[in-house]
Amino acid sequence: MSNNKDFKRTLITSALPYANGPVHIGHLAGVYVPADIYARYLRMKGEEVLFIGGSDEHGVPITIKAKAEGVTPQDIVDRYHNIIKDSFAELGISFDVYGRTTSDTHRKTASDFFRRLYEKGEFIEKTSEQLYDAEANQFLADRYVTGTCPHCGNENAYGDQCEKCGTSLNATDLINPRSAITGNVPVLKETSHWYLPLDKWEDTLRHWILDGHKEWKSNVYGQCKSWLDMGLQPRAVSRDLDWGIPVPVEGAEGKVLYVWFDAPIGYISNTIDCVGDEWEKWWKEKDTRMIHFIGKDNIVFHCIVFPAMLMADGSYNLPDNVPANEFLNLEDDKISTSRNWAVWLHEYLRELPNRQDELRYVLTANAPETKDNNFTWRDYQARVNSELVAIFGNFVNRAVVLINKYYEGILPERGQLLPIDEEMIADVKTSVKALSDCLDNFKFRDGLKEAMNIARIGNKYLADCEPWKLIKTDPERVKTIMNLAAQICANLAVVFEPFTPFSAARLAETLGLTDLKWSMAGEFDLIPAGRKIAQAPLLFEKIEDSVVDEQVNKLLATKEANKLAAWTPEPVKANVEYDDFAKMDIRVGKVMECQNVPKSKKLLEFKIDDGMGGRTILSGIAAYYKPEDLVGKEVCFIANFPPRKMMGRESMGMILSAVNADGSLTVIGPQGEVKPGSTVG
Ligand code: B3M
Ligand code: ZN
Repeated sequence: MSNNKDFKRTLITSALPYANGPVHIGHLAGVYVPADIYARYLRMKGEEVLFIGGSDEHGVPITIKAKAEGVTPQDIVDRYHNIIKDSFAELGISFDVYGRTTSDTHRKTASDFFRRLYEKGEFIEKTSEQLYDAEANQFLADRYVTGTCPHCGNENAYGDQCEKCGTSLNATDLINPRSAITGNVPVLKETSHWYLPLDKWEDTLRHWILDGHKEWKSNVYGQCKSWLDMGLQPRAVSRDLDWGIPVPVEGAEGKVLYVWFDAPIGYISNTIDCVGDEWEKWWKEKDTRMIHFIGKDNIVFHCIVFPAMLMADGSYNLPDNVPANEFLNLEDDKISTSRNWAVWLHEYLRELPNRQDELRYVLTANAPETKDNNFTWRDYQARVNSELVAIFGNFVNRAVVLINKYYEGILPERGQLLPIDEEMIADVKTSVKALSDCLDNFKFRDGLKEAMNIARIGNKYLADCEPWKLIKTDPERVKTIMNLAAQICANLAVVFEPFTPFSAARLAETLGLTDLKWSMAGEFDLIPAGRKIAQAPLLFEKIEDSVVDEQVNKLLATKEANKLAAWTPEPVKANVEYDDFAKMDIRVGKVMECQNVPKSKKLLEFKIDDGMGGRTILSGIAAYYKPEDLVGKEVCFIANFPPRKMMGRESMGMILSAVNADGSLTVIGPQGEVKPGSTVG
């Protein structure tokens, strides 16, 4: 809930995604879908809204990706900015502007912002020692240093974080640090930077958040409190890097603004790009409130650092609320760009065409609002089929089909209402009220349940009234029932607009509704009697098993590929004496016959020509070979294993195979012609 009660307009921002990769369902569920629901809801309420989005195109990961691909950072951000922008538009995220932090407007806005604070004396300048790559002639951002994690011994930890144990690090903590550019051992070198003294703002921040915003979500309030209780330190706002906005101060060559300094200013520059000279109204007038939609990893920047920057300037509003979400997992595993463990929006849109609302629905129903949550393809299918199709779609279909059947689509007048009608109307109004409360308080998940409840009420109403029976005995009564059922459909078109805008629009068109307003929700005169209603729209289509199987298989393939990529050879065993080795009698044999062992999934039975009259060997490789493919092949086997009984058969030795990265086995044998029975050693 807002605590600026007298606001006239709302500026909604959503975190600017880094343009170093596409957007995935975790971003959507955490930030963009809730922000869009909120923006659509306020617009329907007739409020003045500006919904700001854009790409964050600076920062070290972008330069690393560019280097790895042998292209420029600009190439990288051009590529991903466009993918991200187009996929958001296709999902119906209704930004008023989607900008980028490499724009001229942004460069100027961020530069001016820095210079203003600089001239007011709001920064302190400090010299410190940073890791430096003497060969590459550049300071190394934390991400550009790798080394051994002092906590878990992972030899490939990054300077800012060990991805194995999750500990956040300083590059100078690493054991055996190496430069990611040249592989050299970095040296320490002095460099000077500008710092924003957060400690100076600590008391003001504490009062503003801890006393003034007790209504914030507990995860957000709690994180702010723990930061404030630890005490704030000055934060560097510049970096030694060649990608970013140059520090606009003389003598600052080779230094750029820290990405987290310029990115939130992107909200301001994108506002300027959207409304021009009117931008100050959105940022400085007291009757404007600002809401930041973000994920939990961005809380400190939006609740502490950016507000401190705004306070240091002195002319800006502070955010009114920051409804940050927790994280979404995918099939019980953390979403990860580097492991390609994600459902990418642009791929979803391509592989499941015309199913934008389904994704919006499932991500809202599963939104990680109060705790981390999980997306699974089975749950996606179940929610689409048994909620969207079976409840919402089914009700609309039944109502519209009957109106077409009984009245050729012309909506009949209704007569005297019975108690069952009054009850239904009261139930719908109760749900609408609860839904509005939820949306006002950023509880989109619960809000969606209330919206769906209206469809449930509709289904129950039809089931209780049974118009298909009454049509023969009391056709007058049926007119009232069908009129009311149509009004429920109209309510659904209204309340689902923020959640599933594409289907809501199709439904509105069917019913001849234009200009949906939130005030229409709970009303029962939305469609006048006599209006011709169109044929039933197909709102949602069932998801077949095969569609979901394909997605699940795609993830399984990713898991396999990750396993292979992570494979390393087993460590070498302790040394053995030659005599111990020589005790083993390894020989070459030729497969004469090979067959499956009945009732065993694992075993193959071999007849081996061992040059000494032949022998039987059982081997557990049935999962990896067809028996006929092995006949005629030469293999190596251990000839002096004691006989062993398996599945009622006696095995005289062991066939050697190599263990592959995925655990499968490959039989090994000689490279050239070797007589059966030859020894190996
Ligand atoms: N690009 C981090 C992120 O995508 C960052 C957000 C900036 S919001 C001003 O998580
Ligand atoms: Zn570690």
